Parts: sequence; C-alpha cells; structure tokens
Amino acid sequence: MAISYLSMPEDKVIITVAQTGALVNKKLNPNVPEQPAEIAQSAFDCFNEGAAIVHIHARNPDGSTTGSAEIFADIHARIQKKCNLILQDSTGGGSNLTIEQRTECLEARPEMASLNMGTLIRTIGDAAGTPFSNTRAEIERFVTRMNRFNVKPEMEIYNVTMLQEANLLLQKKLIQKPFSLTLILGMAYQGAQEADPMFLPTYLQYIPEEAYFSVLGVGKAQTNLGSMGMILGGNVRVGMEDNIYYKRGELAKSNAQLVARMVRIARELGKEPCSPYEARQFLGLRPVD
Ligand code: KMH
Ligand code: ZN
Repeated sequence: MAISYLSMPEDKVIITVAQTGALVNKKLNPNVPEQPAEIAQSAFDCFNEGAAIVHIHARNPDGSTTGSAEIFADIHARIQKKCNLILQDSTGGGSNLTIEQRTECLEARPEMASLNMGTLIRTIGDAAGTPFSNTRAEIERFVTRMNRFNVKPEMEIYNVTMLQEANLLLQKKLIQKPFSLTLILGMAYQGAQEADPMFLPTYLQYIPEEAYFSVLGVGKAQTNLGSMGMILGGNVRVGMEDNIYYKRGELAKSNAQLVARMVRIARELGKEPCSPYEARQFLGLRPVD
C-alpha cells in the first residue's frame, strides 16, 4: 500500500496519555484522577514513564465536567511546575456543556486541543440518546477559535467519513501542517467505528497527506490497536479516559501503569518514546524550556 501520511521514524513513537474524561470517574475506578492536583501528579508519573502529550479534561470541585479556563489554567500550571509535557485540552467537554463552554479552555492557552470531527449519538452516560454535536459549521467555529489562540488541533476521527471532513477542512486551509489526527476505534457511541483491527488500514488509506496519526483503541482494544498503530508508523494514545482496566477483570492502578506497558511494547518493537521536546519538533509546536 502506498503511504501518503507522515510516518514516524521507525525507532520513535509519541505517546499521548488521556488520564480522565467525561465518562469515567472514581466510582468506576478509584484511581481515575479527577481534580487538578491529582491530574498533575498523575501526568508527571506518566511523563516519567515516557508520555510526551497529556490530553486534559477538567472538573468542577463537585466532579461535574467543566470548560472553565480558570480550572484548565490551574491544571496547566501544576503540570508545568513538574515537567514539560505537551498540554492538549479537550474541547469535547461533557454533555452538560454548550459549544461555547467547550472552547473556553482555549483561553488557558494549551498547545493543542482536541477537535472532534463529526456528530455521534451518545449511548452511555447520563445523556444517552442525545447528540454529541460537532456539525461542520461547529467544527469550523472550533478551528477558528483555536487559530485565534494559536492552538494546534488534534483531529479526533471516530469513523471513516470523518476523514472526509478532515480533508475538507484542510482543503479550506484552516489548519497548518503538519496535521495531527487521532484514529479512534471502538468508541461506544452510535456512529463510531467498531474496534476491529481491519479498520485501521482502511483509515490509513484515507488520512490526509502530511498528517501524523495516533491510534486510540477504546476499552480492551487499547493495547493491541496501539501496538498495531506503532507498527504502521503511527503514534499511540493510552489512558483511563478510554480504558479503566489493565486487563480483563483487573482495574488499572494508574495511568502511568498503562503508559509503562505501551513503552515496554514500543521498546520490544525497537522504538523509544519521544520526549516532549522531540514530539514538539515532529508536530511543529514551538519549543518550551
Ligand atoms: N474519549 C475519546 C474517544 C475529546 O476529549 O474531545 C474522545 C475524546 C474527545 O477524547
Ligand atoms: Zn477526551
């Protein structure tokens, strides 16, 4: 198969950790970090294991999902005190947030932010049955705001048709090269591609030129799809936002435990995890001290 995407050098991989999300909490796994201090400590542990990017969700003190720039800024500052991880905020937010509230985090000046590339229907959580809305017009609003704050979008792809959306956006020159995409398989929502490994090569046939990709398998698919992504020249995202288990019947002890496993697999494949400094170079982000 001819490759048009940007393949990582065969001895390198960028590991993103998504430590906590709108759908997971301490009730599901007591080790899920929820509040700023524990998010920062867990991020530092993941950095020490080899993560280069931290994907961030924030919560109010009562545990509800928030887009508050103040809370995101607090999380950023706490992480920056400990290490130079690349900060990637979530604009996916939670079902309690409006589109505007989902972009408030950009005011906290992350380096990257997630950009969800299409609408899905929630099937789990309190808001099951409602749309997780990301219409074409909304996506363009998100991008315009990201550009205003000089934030690089991480395009989150949940099915093959969302690659058409990505290609459309790039044709409009709304995002700067090199592009960065997360290819997701196994999200529970209606409209998302299932976690069948055979969909990964299909995704790769349609991803834009000049794009790096990271593979995110949701749930028990996280380890095998991530490994496959690395073999195909990609990067990998792990973490309890998408997988609260270490293995069947055994909850993950920490996000660092999930990062450490992926680093062990990477090393067996002859790859070293990129430092945040190296990852910034690949992704065209400004260097940070
Ligand atoms: N949990 C992932 C499948 C976002 O935060 O914007 C999707 C996600 C979206 O991480
Ligand atoms: Zn997320």
